[in-house]
This record gives sequence, structure tokens and C-alpha cells, in this order.
Amino acid sequence: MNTKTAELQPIAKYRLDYKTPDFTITDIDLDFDLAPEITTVTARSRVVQKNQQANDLILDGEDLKLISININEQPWQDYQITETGLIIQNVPSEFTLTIVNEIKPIDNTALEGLYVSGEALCTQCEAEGFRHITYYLDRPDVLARFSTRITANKQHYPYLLSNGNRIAQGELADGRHWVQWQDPFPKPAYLFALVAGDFDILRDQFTTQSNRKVDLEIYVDKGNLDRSHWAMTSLKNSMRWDETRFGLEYDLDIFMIVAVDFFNMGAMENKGLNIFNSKYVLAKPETATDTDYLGIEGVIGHEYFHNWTGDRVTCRDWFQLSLKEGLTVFRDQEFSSDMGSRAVKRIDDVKLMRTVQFAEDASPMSHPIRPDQVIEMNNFYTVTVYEKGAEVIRMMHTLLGEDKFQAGMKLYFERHDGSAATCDDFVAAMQDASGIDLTQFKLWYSQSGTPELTVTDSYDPKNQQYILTVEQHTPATQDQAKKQALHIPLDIELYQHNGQVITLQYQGKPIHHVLNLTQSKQQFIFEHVNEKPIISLLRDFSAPVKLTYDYQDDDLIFLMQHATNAFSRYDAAQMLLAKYVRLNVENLQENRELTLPESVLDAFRAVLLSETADPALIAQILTLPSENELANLFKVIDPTAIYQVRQFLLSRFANELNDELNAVYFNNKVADYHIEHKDIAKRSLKNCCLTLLAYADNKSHANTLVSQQYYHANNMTDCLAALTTAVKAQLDCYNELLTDFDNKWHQDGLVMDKWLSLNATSPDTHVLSTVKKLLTHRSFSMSNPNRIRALIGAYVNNNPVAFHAEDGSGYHFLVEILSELNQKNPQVAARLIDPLIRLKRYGEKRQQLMRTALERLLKLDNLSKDLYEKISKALVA
Ligand code: B3K
Ligand code: ZN
Repeated sequence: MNTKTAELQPIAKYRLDYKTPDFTITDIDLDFDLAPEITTVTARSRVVQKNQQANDLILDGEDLKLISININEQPWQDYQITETGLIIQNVPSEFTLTIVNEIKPIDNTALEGLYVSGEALCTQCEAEGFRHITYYLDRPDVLARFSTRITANKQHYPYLLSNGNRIAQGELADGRHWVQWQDPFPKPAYLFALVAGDFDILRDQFTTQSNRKVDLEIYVDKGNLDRSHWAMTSLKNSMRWDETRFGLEYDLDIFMIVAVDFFNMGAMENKGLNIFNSKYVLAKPETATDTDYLGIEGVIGHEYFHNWTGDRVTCRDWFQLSLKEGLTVFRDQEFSSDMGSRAVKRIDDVKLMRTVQFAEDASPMSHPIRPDQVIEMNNFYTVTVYEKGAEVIRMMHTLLGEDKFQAGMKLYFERHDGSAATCDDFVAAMQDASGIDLTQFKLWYSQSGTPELTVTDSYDPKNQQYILTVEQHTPATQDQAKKQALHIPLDIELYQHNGQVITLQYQGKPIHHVLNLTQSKQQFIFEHVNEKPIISLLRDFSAPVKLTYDYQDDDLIFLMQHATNAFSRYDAAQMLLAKYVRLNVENLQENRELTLPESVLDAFRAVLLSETADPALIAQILTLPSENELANLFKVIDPTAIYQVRQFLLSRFANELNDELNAVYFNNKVADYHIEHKDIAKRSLKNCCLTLLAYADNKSHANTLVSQQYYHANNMTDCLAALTTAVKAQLDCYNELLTDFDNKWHQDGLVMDKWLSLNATSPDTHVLSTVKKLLTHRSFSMSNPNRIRALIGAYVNNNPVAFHAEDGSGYHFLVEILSELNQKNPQVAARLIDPLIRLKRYGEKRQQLMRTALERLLKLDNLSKDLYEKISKALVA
């Protein structure tokens, strides 16, 4: 076989090829002799044969230097090293396997396995990182009891951490020391963790509902203790919440969180030892925004909740990833909703679905929440698996109601605690506990794409009947041509023109407000409807679908005021704006004047002046959709037209609502900084007004307001809001403020991420040369994923006008960057490429340029599997 070709075309794995393992490992004792240059790993495993036909033990292992293999304490010569691991031949049916190997943490720039982060050493093993530490059965359905001994220099690494409980420690004569950890819960290797370093520690304690004391420890870089308190508060809130809402209690005597600066994603739920990107731990008012605080609360919750949904019950294979991720996202969403504002949380989550997930489903990477085919697993930690996965869980929650859903959870744990399960197992538990048939519902796990609902209605005054017709259609996606009708919960409400809610009934019986759509076309009749009603559809975004209904402006304006569901009031405003964005993009393309009627502005004015609405909700309604959100309204995206129409709307709002925006701005100032919903809400409304004011014709007023707010702010939320406004509206002060911020914060990477992103998303026509210059800025580093995402990620994802420049300069720049990152950090590279693989959404000229860019990347030497998978899908004719 031509090995070059084999290398160029990595092989896909298929969900349906799952086979139980031939061998399992019940116990493993790991011994790490730790140093950044060379770490020696000794793994002593108890191996048990499961399939009597199997003679050879096939272990996964990559980038390892094998030193020795012993079986039952005797040297073993009968083995073969392969590209992907080790085949140990003719093994007994049960034995102790001892493997010694070496690794080089300092060379590990991919940040997968054991690597160096600043002064510390840490691990990341999900999905398949453990095979970069030692040869192992690196698959989630092999669960072993781990014990870990770590030896290292005491001065450099005073803290040596791993999963479970610390059971012994000691000093060695040569300045080294050791610690022994034992985790009583069997777990797959992806949940293994090790950290060594010097830290400041925030300690606390939590008493569980059954009165057990749990030590809580948060490890941060020296000097950062004052930024760790919110993470601790969030952790304790998460622990309490999981007990009260889900009845789930923590199970070890210690729970540790370590914050590291070099991390490919947000955080990792390793048993008893969560490792976090410092972005999701560190916060104090001067450095972190309200959004950062809420992000920390959400991610701390998410990782903690994984202890049950992920660690205690794990996934049988990686195709089942949504089993733990969709469910845990649903749990963290509910946690955040219970802690703060449910409506605002829902709106944020729906925005993410509509902006990013819908775009993914319309891209070459479209996949069901339970993928069928994977080349590189790391490519499937997606908004589809996570957020759409959470929407699927949420729909089950809607169909079952809280009590039956919790009964389903209980049954799920009764059946699967301590084992590796599948998505089917989860749905079966929900179905068996509730008695509700979920057979058709299960299609959500296997079908990709965004369903489209087309709703029509008629009113029969003579019979006082209202008739609703709903059609569902899921357009073909690249991965799947044929689609079936799904079971879709459609939450509706009917109103009289005076705002009163109409009771839903048919043949004398009440009808539940959540309709069950199961066919491609269905009709619903409502009786005793005295007047032609106004309908609120898809309340709370009851399903992840697109909706088409011929709303008149007046209906939407009515719903903005009267819908009982806060999300629906927001959504009506979105639909109203969407109408005028579509219309004006057309106007622009046909050289007609842009328009926005007074009645629309009046509707938004009424929201702005509402005295009863939550200020945070008002802010959500008054914040115009982002360019990426608007892009999803179009089959073919014209980034410049979208930008121009958005600018037009901003200036119309700013000029017409100027007095009101000013008044609301000043009315919502908060003197002291507290992380409390009512204060966060006020700040968000105040800053939303500031943003809009900057687009008024009178720029000098906004310039003064922005400068004042920037220089007088006592917190990062207000400081950054001012700076963002200055840059986005290109106010006179923007360069001065950017320089001031840089001088003040250049030593703080996390704070500078905000500044880098702002520079990268500036509407300035020279933005690309700015971004290129910033690659050598004192705060930037091509080795730190946070910096890369802040600068390059922001440019390619959130500056569509610049990235899609018609001369192809944005694409060319991304090719250069990816050529460098391909080998260095394939995971980060593969995330950055997303906007480039969506070529089919753009006009012919851009498509051609994007295709050329992708073809250049395909020719790279040693193209990673990660990039190969995405590029090859994008280039399918
Ligand atoms: N489970 C991890 C994600 C691991 C990503 C590996 N590429 C974090 C989380 O979802 O909680
Ligand atoms: Zn997760």
C-alpha cells in the first residue's frame, strides 16, 4: 500500500461498528517520575480477557517511547509497536501488565496528554489524550480503579495532584517528594488527571445533604487568590443546587479545581480534580465583566454536574458524547436560570442556537447530535452535540414535565450508575419512567439539520373556530439527504386583541398549550374562539426549529407588549427586525432607499420606557441582532449589505429614540459593583443605551459619554462597554482609549483578550493590518489558545465584512495562520477553520476564493486529521 496516500486520507470510524472490548482493565497503578523534559510513566494494570477468541492485546499509544513490558512480573518480548499503539501478542486470560515508557511534556504543544502550562504540568485526556501518556485501552467503556503516585522536585512542584483521595506522601533525599492518590470510583482513562505546580489555594468546605463534609480547594497561580472567590461561591451554589433540584450529592471527600492558562477548551470534569481554563475561574470586578462572571458560574456548574452525568454514568463510545454533554448543558442552563434570570438565560441560549448551531447544520460539518461517522473525535465537541443536544433534552423535559423527567433521571441512575451507557439507554429510562412513548422522538438523535415549520391559520367567525395548520420540513444536509417527520413540541398561546389569553379547547375539553407535531402536515382546531386571535408560536423556543408564519407588523408589535412569555416578547421584536433587515438588504441590492417605519420605532420606544419589564430583558430586546445572527436569514450571505443595513437600523434607533436612550442611560447607573441580577440587569440596559447613542448623528455627545464612562468606571463591565462602543462606532476617542487600556493591562493576558478581540472586530478598513501587527504585540502569543481565539478567532468569526473581503485577503491570512498551527495545535487550528468551510453560503466570487484557500491547506505537509476532516468535507463538490 502507498503509505503516503494512507496518511493523506485518514480513516473514518462508524457508530454502527461498535464492538465490546476484547480485554478490559479493572485496576491501574500509575507511577509518574515527573519532569518537563522527560517524564517516566510506569503503568501496572490488571488486564482481564473478555473475548476468548482474542489472543492479542491491542493498546492505544501515540508519541511514546517504550522502555519495557512485563507480564506477571516477567519481561515480555512478544509485541509489536504500530503507528497507533502496541500489539502485545499471545497474552494469558488474566494478568498483570507493567509498561514503562517516557514522554516529553515540554514538546507537547498540542496540549493533549501531559503538557506544560506556564510553570505547571497538567493533563488533558478527553477525548483520546491518555494514549499520549501511556499505552492503554483508551476508550470510554473500559473503566478501571486508578491509583496514582507522583514524584517530582519539591521546590518547583510543591503540589502534586490527581484524582480521588490523597492516601500517602513522603520526601526523598534528593529534593524530590511524592504523593499517592487513590480514586475509589472506576473510571475511563479520559477522566484521569494530574497536576503539578506551585499555587495559591482557596479552601472552603461544603456539607452535603447527608451531612458529609467535603473539602473544596481552588488552585490558582500565585497572586491570584483575590480572583478566586466567585468560582468558590459558584461551586458551592452548584453543589447545593444539584442536591435540591436533582437530588444528587457529591461522592468524594475532596473536590479540587485547578486554573491553568494554557488550555484548549473551557474546562474538564476529571473525577475530583477539575482542570479549568483560567478564563473560567479568575474574576474580580476590575478585571472581569458581568458576562465573565456568569460564564464562570455556568462552567463551574457544568463541570461539577458532570460528576453524575459524565463521571458516574459515562459514555459507551464517543459517538454517544451528547449523552453526557447535551444533558449536562441542559443541567447548567437550568442552574443558571434558577440562580439568575430565566428569560435572559433562555434568550442567550437561543441566540447561540440560531447563530452558531443553525449555521453548523447548514455547513459541510452538519451532523446529528449523535454523530454516525467521525475521523477526529475532537472535531465533534460542537454546538450541535452540546447545545442542540441540550435542546433535545429540554424537549423531553417539556413533553414529560419536571416530575416525570426527574423520575426518568432517577431510573437512569438506578440502571446505569458506575457504567458506560448510550443515548438510547437515556431515552429508554425517560420513556419507562414516564409511560410516554418516545419512539418517534428518538429521531432527533439520528437526524441532522434544522427543521422548518410553516404555519398557516384561518378563523371561522360563524363557528367561532380557529384552525391552525402546521407543516414541518427538514431540508437535506450534506451528511444526510433524506429526512423524516420529527416529534416536535410546539408551545403556543392565543390572545384576544385586548391582550386577554384565550383558553385552548376542542370538543369541550381543554387542550394543552404544547402541541405534539408528529406528521409532515397537521391541523389543530380550537373552539369557542370569539374573535380572530393573535397567536404566539414556539414559546420559549420549545423546539430547535425555524418558523415561518405571515405575521403582520401589528401582530408582532402586539406580542412585544402582551405575550405572557418573556422569550416570546423578545422573539416578536426579533421577527419584526428580521422583516426589515430582509427588506432593506433587498432595497440596498436594488438601489432603493432604506426604510424603517415610525410604528416599529414606537414599539421599541414603548419597550425601552416600560416600567414593569426587567431591565435585562429590555436590553435584550433593544440590542440589535449581530451580523452573524442576521446572516442566517439569508441563503446566500452578503456580509457588506448586512453590515450596512445594520448600521442604518442602529442610526435610526439612535436618532429617533435619542432622548429616551439618554434618560434611561442616566436612570440605570449603579454606583457600587455587586454581582446580583438586578444590578447586572441595570448595567446591561445602561450599556445597551450607550451603544445605541453612539450611532446618533450627534457623535460628540456620545464621545463625551463614552470617555467619561471609560475613565470613571469602577468595574470592567462598564469600562469595556465604553471601549467597545468607542471602537465599534469609531468615535473620536477610540484610539486614545485603546492605548490607555493597553498600557494599563498589557501584563494581564485574560484582560488583554478583550482588547485583542476588540481590535480584531473593529470596522476600521485597515483592520487586517492591525491584526497582523498584533501577532507581535507584547501580550500576544501563538502558543496560548486563549490569545489565538481572542485575536484570530474574533477576526475570522466576528468581523465578517473584513474576513470575507472581496480581495480574498481575509482567507489568505487564515491560510497562513493555519499552516503554522496545523502541527502545533491541531485542535485550535480546526476550530479556527470553521468560517472558511462554509463557502457554499456565499456568492460565486467568494466561493472561488475560499475554495482556493482550502485547496492550499489540503496540500500542507502532515496535515492533521482534524483539519483534513473539515477541509475534505468542505471540498465535496
Ligand atoms: N468534557 C470536556 C470537553 C473535552 C473536549 C475535548 N476536546 C469539557 C466539558 O464539556 O465539560
Ligand atoms: Zn461538558
